[in-house]
Amino acid sequence: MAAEFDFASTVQILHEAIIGGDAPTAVSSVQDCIDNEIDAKVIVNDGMLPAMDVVGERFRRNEYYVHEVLVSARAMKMGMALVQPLLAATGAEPLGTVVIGTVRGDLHDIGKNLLGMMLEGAGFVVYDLGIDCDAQSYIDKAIETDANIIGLSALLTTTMIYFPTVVQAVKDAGLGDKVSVIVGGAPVTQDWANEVGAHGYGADAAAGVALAKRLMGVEVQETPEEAARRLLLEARDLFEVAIRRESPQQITEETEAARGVALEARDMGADDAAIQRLLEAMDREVARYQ
Ligand code: B1M
Repeated sequence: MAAEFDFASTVQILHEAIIGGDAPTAVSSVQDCIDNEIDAKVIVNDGMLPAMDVVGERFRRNEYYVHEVLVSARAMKMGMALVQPLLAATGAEPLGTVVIGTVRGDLHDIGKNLLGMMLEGAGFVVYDLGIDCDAQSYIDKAIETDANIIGLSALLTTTMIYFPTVVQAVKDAGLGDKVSVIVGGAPVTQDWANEVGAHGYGADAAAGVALAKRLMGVEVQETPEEAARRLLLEARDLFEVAIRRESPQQITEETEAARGVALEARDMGADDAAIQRLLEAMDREVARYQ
């Protein structure tokens, strides 16, 4: 007789498999979840994304090297390939056309791929240019496909500075009134999106989809879970901006403000482990200046 399916322990196995770069186990755990009719978004949000957060944290602390990050990324991608058809399944009329790509100099594509799958799942036609995309390639594809939206992804502080080049190229190509530019990626914040003149910022792929829908005139209602996740991401953004400040006083004050938002997110039911990791990172940052 087959063993009874236990969602919590399967997600835990999936989480550890991605962190450990064990692709076969990651794939079989995702398949187990799918076979037991777990929603694709739950598999991604509960099992896979938090695992990549842990990988990133280990990388930042030099506990992981590029090779380990790559094998984790491969396990994540192989798992994502299984959920892709479920995320992309839709029978609806296309809502609009989106051209997405990771900007010039940047090779990270996991978050951008997830955004593409979720946009397709929401009913958009998506053209994915891949990684290391220069401004002209977005423009050429947008003209060719009569796109409504261009989506820029960047994972490095050294590549997100390419956003304004694309925004300017859109204007220079005469597409300013027709095509909206949206941006996202781990180091990107709402402030940066405003500064570069983008039409919007998605803190995660779900927020990117909601934004794309709003830009196409579709009304989007936020669920309590989405509100909790939005606050968590807002707290991360505020903390990300705080640690880039030069004055210790400003760093401490802005970190405390970010902590307030993180606690609000916890009260609303945001992911406990993610909140805990964020609060611990804040404690470490504040302790440096005491
Ligand atoms: Co890189 N890397 N990496 N890396 N890597 C980061 C980004 C880093 C934060 C790690 C760290 O130090 N903690 C750091 C950047 C520091 C900085 O600039 N602030 C870093 C570095 C330094 C580097 C190298 C320079 C390392 C080196 O070689 N010394 C190098 C650069 C290569 C290059 O691009 N030129 C490098 C290389 C790599 C690998 C190739 C090994 C691998 C990428 C494999 C791949 O993508 N195929 C890799 C990985 C995997 C990471 C981490 C660990 C994970 C990224 C990831 O996939 N996250 C990352 C640490 C981290 O972010 N925690 C790190 C999961 C993914 C689902 O999240 O992409 O953020 P993310 O996408 C999210 C949102 O941001 C949002 O939706 C997604 C979730 O819902 N989103 C959008 C993304 N794009 C969006 C667009 C939108 C809307 C939402 O609208 C258009």
